[in-house]
Amino acid sequence: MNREKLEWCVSVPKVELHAHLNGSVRNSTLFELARVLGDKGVIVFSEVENVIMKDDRTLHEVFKLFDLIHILTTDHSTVTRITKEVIEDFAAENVVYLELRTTPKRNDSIGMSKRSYMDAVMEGLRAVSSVDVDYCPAGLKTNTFNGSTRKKMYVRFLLSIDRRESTEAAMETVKLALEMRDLGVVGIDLSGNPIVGNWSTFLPALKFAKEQGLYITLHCGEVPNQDEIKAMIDFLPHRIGHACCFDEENWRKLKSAKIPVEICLTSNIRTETISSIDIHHFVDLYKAKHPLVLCTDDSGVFSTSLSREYNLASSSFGLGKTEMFRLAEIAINFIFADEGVKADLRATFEEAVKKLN
Ligand code: 6MZ
Repeated sequence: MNREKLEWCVSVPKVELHAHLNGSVRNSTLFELARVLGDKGVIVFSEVENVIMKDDRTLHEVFKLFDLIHILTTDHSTVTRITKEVIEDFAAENVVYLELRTTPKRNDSIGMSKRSYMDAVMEGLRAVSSVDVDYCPAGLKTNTFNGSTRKKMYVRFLLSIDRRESTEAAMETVKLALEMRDLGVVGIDLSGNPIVGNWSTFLPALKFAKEQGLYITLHCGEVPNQDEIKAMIDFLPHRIGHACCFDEENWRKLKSAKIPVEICLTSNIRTETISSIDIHHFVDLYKAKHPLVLCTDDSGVFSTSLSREYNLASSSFGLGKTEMFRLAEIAINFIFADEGVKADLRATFEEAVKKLN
């Protein structure tokens, strides 16, 4: 790995649009949580340690890991803790705008509702101390301290619908997103194991969300289900994630609809959704000037960071510094925030370009 290039990638301001909260938890935190639950006899620590440390996982195994992570993290105080840590980790990477997505969870046995889960997330955001966080669409709410000169970061939330959920549960998540608009929730994501659930189950909730003015991004084409991919593109979401297993016709449809694609290189390779980086569809989309943005997906689970993703794109596809900077900057066009935020971010990049190179 080229250290100098990686450091340069860290120093470039970046926009992260596809990051799952529970997939971005530090390994050290997972181990700490696993040890506590191991001592209580809830889990067997050594077994959990092996699962967390495993490097390559199929897509199917990744979802088994998420079930385990959720056992470790799903209580209010831990949700608050991981939210704070994940935001601070992205800030340390020079991410200036973060759209963090998470699946609101209900767990009656510990008195957790989808709303109380999200309140715990918001508490984590307000606890961030390494940067000033602007998280309110109207710009009214920040965790800024008077006279502070700290770095500033924008954070917005997407609420995820898990493909295991029913139409009613999906609708509940959309209603929660609408309720929390003033707190920085800007849209809805559809995610979870792509071989589970049917598009028709989620469509009513997604349609309602779109009608209400929420932004929509869909995990699309992680498996080669061409009928679903076609239906998803016809829905005209504001962005899609992955776009790995498209047939030619759907690929043409995607390109003509100009739907921005969130590209997660390491995730696609690790889960073997794409067999090798040299044949990744990034190249085709990039050459076609199709809107795209590099993202991490699950920086904890895949041991990556946004800087590493830029570095990987640079080394795999021969992109120079100018192209990399432009790739980072152009992502501003695809964020789910208003023109004021976009203008502010463009100014940040203009400042940065003077200092870099
Ligand atoms: C589809 C994924 C995913 O929501 O509990 N998730 N869904 N494809 C992927 N590619 C590898 N990576 C993560 O974060 C974890 C949840 O995000 C979704 C899964 O539903 C997973 O349970 P939250 O914070």
